[in-house]
Amino acid sequence: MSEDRTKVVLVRPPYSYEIYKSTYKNKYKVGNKWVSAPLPIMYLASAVLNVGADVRIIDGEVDNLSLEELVEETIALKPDIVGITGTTPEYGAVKFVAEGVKKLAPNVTTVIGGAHATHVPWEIADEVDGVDYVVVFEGEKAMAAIASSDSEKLTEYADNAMYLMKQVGYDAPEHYNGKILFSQNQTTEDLEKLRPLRQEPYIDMSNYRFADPQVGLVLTDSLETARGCPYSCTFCSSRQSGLGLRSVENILEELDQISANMANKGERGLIQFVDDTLTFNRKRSVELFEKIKERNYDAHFLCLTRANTIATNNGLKEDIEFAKLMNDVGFVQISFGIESGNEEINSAMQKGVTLDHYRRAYDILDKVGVEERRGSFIIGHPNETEQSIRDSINFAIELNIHRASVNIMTPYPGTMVYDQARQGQGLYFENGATDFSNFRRWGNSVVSTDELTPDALQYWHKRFLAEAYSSSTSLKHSTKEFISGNRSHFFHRPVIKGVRDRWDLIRMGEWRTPPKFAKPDHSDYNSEDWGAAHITKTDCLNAFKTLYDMKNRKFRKQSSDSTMSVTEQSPEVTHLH
Ligand code: B12
Ligand code: SF4
Repeated sequence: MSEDRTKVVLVRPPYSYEIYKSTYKNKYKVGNKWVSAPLPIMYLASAVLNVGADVRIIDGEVDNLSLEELVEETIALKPDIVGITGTTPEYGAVKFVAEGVKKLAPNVTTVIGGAHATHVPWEIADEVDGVDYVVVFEGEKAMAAIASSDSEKLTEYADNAMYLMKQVGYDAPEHYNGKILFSQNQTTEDLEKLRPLRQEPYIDMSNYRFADPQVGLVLTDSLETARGCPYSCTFCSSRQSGLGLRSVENILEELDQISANMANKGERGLIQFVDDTLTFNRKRSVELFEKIKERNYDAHFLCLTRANTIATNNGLKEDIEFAKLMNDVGFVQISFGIESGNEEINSAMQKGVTLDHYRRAYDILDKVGVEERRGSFIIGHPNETEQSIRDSINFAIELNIHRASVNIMTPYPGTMVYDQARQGQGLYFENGATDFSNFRRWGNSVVSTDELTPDALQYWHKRFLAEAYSSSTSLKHSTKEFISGNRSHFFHRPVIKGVRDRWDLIRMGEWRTPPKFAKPDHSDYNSEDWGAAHITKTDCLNAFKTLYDMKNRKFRKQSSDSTMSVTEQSPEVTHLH
């Protein structure tokens, strides 16, 4: 790294080994496992370079590093500033790295950001020894201000955070003054100017690989065409986070760059759109996909979206044409968050997508040749029962899902279910919930419902996966993809496990007659025990919306309040639908 410029190292902790305690570390060599590009820190790296600082990305996940190795490698680069990203279950790892760096190099400025920091910044500021900054929401502007020691901006962003905390009734926000930063989120204009850094020596992209269902392990890269989500699903922490949209031309420029990088390496790649709902606006999507088709990139694509944007009310013919366009473009996986196959639970989660939308959407995809049926489910919704889980399993089977992702309800701070669990409204926190590293969605359960204990939820999790992956549909799909050349162990592993687990359940006599679990006892459940002393993101979001216009990504003018910095910006945010 350059000796005379400020040196910033941006770090992603390893998660598959450190958090999921999997055997990946020894089993899968670097470049031989599924790892997506670390987009958040790639964006931050660009922002840092733009203000004249030098930067490096160290990705503990792709490099198979232990946390100790990650700290050592970071320190070896002699940084002035270290920024660490992480989701909620990664919090322990993030804390370890921040404290490890500070211990070995006390003069290094440590910064923590990402989904978890956004929701509980005060906890991080209190708990992580020596942390200098905790950044909430989008981080480009704050990271640029830190890297360029821009004291004016740093004061402005700290004031913003203080204002927010006062609004939610935080009793001693002064305690955090200067430590928690909230800059305004990226506008369309910002997003169009800034591109994630995917260039050596700052980052080596050659080991990011993902299984293309039809081909196996290939190079991968990610991009987002929009930021944020305007919907309000109760279980999701992206809810109501506005929407910053990029123009089609601007997205194509980035796709050209990604595709050229892949071509330089002589490989066909898999490009992932990480937008929360890629196809929310039909007109914009058609325009984008037609242009991608014209460009004829040597790549396949995958995305997440909502089924009601594929099966709309526009008429079957139009929906089929749209899905055909996606197939022609090269989408090999279009994934839906189905969440539940039970009508009441589906409507309580406020997603606004009906079971019929999923049926129609998969049929449409099937008709046009997007073969892989991938959908994710949650078990352990508020008021979940054995019967409602059975409805979900049956729905997965009815939909002929090839690849089911099944998660145990994990109420992340900032979601409505977090508050429901805290208050015991059909959902309850259990002991594991005192440690965020347990917020993993599988392998344990941090909640119970009126009917289901954590043990029962774990049983049904295993059972759901066993039923889904040992189904004839899933077996046929896996075999077909294996024959067509996809030999990725990562890809086929859930099927092997599903079959094995099914056999175990049969052997134990539980396949026909599932075990009976005792009902949970919530008689002494006390909401005070579960975060009542903290301010939750839900409270925070409500207050936040009074001062920040999420859709237009700028502060509302509140002239009477002198503590708030108001910067006028005029983003071009296209209206939804
Ligand atoms: C793609 C994706 C994945 C991919 C790839 C993840 C990756 N790390 O690259 C996979 C499938 C592997 C994945 C896994 C998981 N994911 Co995920 N994922 C996403 C998704 C859809 C996009 C992420 C992304 O690239 N966004 C684009 C970037 C630019 O935005 P960003 O991440 O918000 O980053 C900005 C800010 O957060 C901030 N920031 C981030 N890091 C830092 C660091 C510093 C120092 C600073 C200053 C700022 C900063 O600045 C960034 C730029 O503005 C998001 C939802 C979403 N739309 O963001 C969920 C999301 C991040 N995932 C989530 C979760 C829960 C997980 C898992 C824990 C699930 C699980 N049990 O396996 C794992 C964790 C593993 C991991 N390390 O990521 C949650 C996090 C919620 C929470 N409270 O933590 C999200 C928000 C989805 C949701 N709505 O619930 N995920
Ligand atoms: S689940 Fe999807 S649609 Fe719902 S709020 Fe989250 S990102 Fe948006």
